[in-house]
Amino acid sequence: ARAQIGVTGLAVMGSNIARNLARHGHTVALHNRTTAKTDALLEKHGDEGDFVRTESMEEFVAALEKPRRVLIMVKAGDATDAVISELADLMEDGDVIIDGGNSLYTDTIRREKEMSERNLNFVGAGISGGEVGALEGPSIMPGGPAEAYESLGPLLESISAHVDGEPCCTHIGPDGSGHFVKMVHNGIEYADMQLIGEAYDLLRRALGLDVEQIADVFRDWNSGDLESYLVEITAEVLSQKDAETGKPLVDVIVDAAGQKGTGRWTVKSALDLGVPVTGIGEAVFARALSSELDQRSAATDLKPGVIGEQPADTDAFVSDVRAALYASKVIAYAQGFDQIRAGSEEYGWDLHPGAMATIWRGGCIIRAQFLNRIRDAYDENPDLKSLLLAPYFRDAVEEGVESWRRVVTTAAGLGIPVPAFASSLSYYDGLRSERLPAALTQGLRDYFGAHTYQRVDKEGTFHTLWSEDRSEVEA
Ligand code: NBP
Repeated sequence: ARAQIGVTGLAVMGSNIARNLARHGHTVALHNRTTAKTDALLEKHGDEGDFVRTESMEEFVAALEKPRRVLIMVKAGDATDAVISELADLMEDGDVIIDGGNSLYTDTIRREKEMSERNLNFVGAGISGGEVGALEGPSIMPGGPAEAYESLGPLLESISAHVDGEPCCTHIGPDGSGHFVKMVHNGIEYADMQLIGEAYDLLRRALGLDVEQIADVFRDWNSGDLESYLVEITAEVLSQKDAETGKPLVDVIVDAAGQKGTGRWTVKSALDLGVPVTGIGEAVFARALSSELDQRSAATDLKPGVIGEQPADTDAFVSDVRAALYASKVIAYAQGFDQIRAGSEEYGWDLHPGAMATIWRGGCIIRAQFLNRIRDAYDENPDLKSLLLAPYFRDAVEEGVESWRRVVTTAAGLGIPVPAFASSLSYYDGLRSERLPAALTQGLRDYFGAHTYQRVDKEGTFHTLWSEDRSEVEA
């Protein structure tokens, strides 16, 4: 037994993580259900480090130093359960099983409980960065027993991305917290991409810029507050020409956005927790709408009823769109961090939002300059009521709010859909409103269902006798 860690599941993610571990000087035992993948990896990259080839699960487990550490990188769901069960039967007290797949956090909570009952350490680790990140340094979000992290941490930190010398990996909290945080990360990624899409659409349809000009705008935006991986690669994708037709690639791609499900999970969880993640929700629904190709093609002749005109000053509108993008992005992150706080309270995880911002600065898909600001905000005030209320973000959004309104108004006038820009602005207006029509909602609920209400001027719970003399009684 000489391997410090084993990786089972050697599709694209597992192979690249295994190579990353080996490149960092760790001896890595390799296992895959079908040995062909193991051999393919060894043939192509076997010279990159110290690998131990194994075929059976028994051989794999026997190749590991104790306490054993196994990273599972198989398809989330039943496959992960099957592999965990097989491994657990072969492992001994104190060994560590790490699930690096995109597992649903409630599955991770269940698995951690099952494994701890068998004296095994179970670590549910969210890993972001796609295949390149897995190889060159991902952002890693491990949840599970703190004792397990003591020995595992240095190993994971060694292969994670680093920003300013700090690893993009930290112990998140107990059981499912790592996968929960990874899920919210993916939800924020959906919102970020939707906002970028809306900005692009406005520059194209409201201003009439061509795709190459829009690529230049994004290239220009990729500095300062908006500097981020997603804005950077937006310029790349928009600049790409289709070899066959010579058109911009974006014009030959079918406009139906796919989803693997983590955005939907985020919204479902937010509904259960009662957290308004409107930015993420709009992003998930916008992808769903885009995929309704039949319905869309049947509806293209609906009357547009346009009442606006193309903005007269191109530069001014581009700058407005930039401000709207930034403000909406602040909202999406504020909502995502609210969900992390709510999840932390619900499950008793004691999560530290500033730590999430720190490990998302590199390696992952939402990596951005912006996250330094979020980290600073939570450093300054760990109990922030909303990210939006941190002085830096408050100033930035207040400075851009008129631009934001102009953009949403223009889009509505011209009939260009901006669900995430518009709902983020509504969220902002809702949050800052002194009175909301929820008072009327309460009145209606009391009328038809005797659901009671509270009064602004005295303590207690009240009900109006709607079907009698309409006098008020204390409930
Ligand atoms: P896949 O999600 O495509 O899974 C393929 C792997 O699962 C293969 O090694 C396959 O073995 C194994 N497997 C399956 Br399928 N069923 C199995 C079973 N019943 N028993 C044992 N092994 C089984 O691979 P991936 O795209 O590399 O992703 C791995 C994990 O990482 C997933 O959970 C994914 O959600 C997550 N993730 C992916 C990305 C990404 O960018 N792709 C990013 C972040 C996280 P076989 O070779 O024998 O069929």
